[in-house]
Amino acid sequence: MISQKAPKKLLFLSTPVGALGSGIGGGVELTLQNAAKALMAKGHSVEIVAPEGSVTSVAKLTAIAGTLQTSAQTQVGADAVVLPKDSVLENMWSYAREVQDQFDLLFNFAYDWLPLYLTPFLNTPVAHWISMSSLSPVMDEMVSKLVQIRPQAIAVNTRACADTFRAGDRLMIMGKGIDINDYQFVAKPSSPKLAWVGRISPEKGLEDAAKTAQKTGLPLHIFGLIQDYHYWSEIQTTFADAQLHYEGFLSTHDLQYKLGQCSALLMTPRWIEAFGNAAIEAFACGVPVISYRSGGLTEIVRDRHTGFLVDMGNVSGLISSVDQLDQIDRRACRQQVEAEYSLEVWGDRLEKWFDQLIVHSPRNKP
Ligand code: HBI
Repeated sequence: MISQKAPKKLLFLSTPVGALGSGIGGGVELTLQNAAKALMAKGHSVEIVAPEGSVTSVAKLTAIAGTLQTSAQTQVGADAVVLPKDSVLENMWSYAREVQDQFDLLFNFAYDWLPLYLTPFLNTPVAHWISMSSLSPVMDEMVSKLVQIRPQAIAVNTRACADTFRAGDRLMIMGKGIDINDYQFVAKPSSPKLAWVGRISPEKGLEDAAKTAQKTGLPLHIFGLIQDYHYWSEIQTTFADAQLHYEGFLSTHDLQYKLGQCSALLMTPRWIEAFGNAAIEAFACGVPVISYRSGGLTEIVRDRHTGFLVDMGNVSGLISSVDQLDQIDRRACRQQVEAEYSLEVWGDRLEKWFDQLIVHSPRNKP
């Protein structure tokens, strides 16, 4: 029987769509690294399994070869699972099966069918972090099936994200945390400019931010991986008269330095945003968020207090919010992260969740 307070040995399995540190995994890369920092700060040990080419500075990493997984965004509405030959996802979980007895719990970050299906076959309990809203019936179905067999096994960031799944009321709402020490508060930016952070891909709605920049005449600084080059070049052509500055996919240190200099972060998702890491990163720098009322963002942005919430697709709402930014106290943005999104608070929640899974796992049954 594992005592509740003993330090746990945790194995994290990263997303199979890209190497950790490449940016292809989007927000889930930051989530994984922050979860590792939060739990190690509480005395637990963490090892990470990720596709070859992955880099991390937070914990020991085992790199696994194999064919990267097709991104779930390209499988919207799918009723079948794609597993390529020599799948890195399959190879990561073969490794997990081999080493599972050295760990108290496996923590899965892949938004994929296979790890969910394998859970009841493994001796070691598995915790799943579902990082996006429901995208396909085949995934939604497996989420429902697993929570029937292993209640509490699946967590999401926000209630809004949980509600997109049929089994939404059985998912754990875990919130998120960032290491606030990684972010410098900027009380007053040197000059007015807007920011946009995210994978440059159609579901993220960058064109609406570009239009806002064009209409307000403010520069828009764009941070993130260009995932869809055709989409990006179309935006540059359509908004040739807007001041668009592409800053690349930056480390947290460099991102927060440039983000802090901005007057506001625009969040323009065209899908139900699961969480929106960028929103709490902006708040940590004192940057208000002007966001569509989408998914998790409606639970993060305090309308007219730490930013503005605008109906989905309402670009004129984004533009009028830019004109009201002087109503927002930038310190209130920082204080919201300190109170609700610190690694300490998040680490406590994760630890309690894992304790429940470990105590109820078949291997530890008396
Ligand atoms: N698609 N199949 C698959 N698996 C993932 O883990 C995955 C994905 N698409 C996007 C993604 N992960 C991350 O960018 C989000 O979880 C943030």
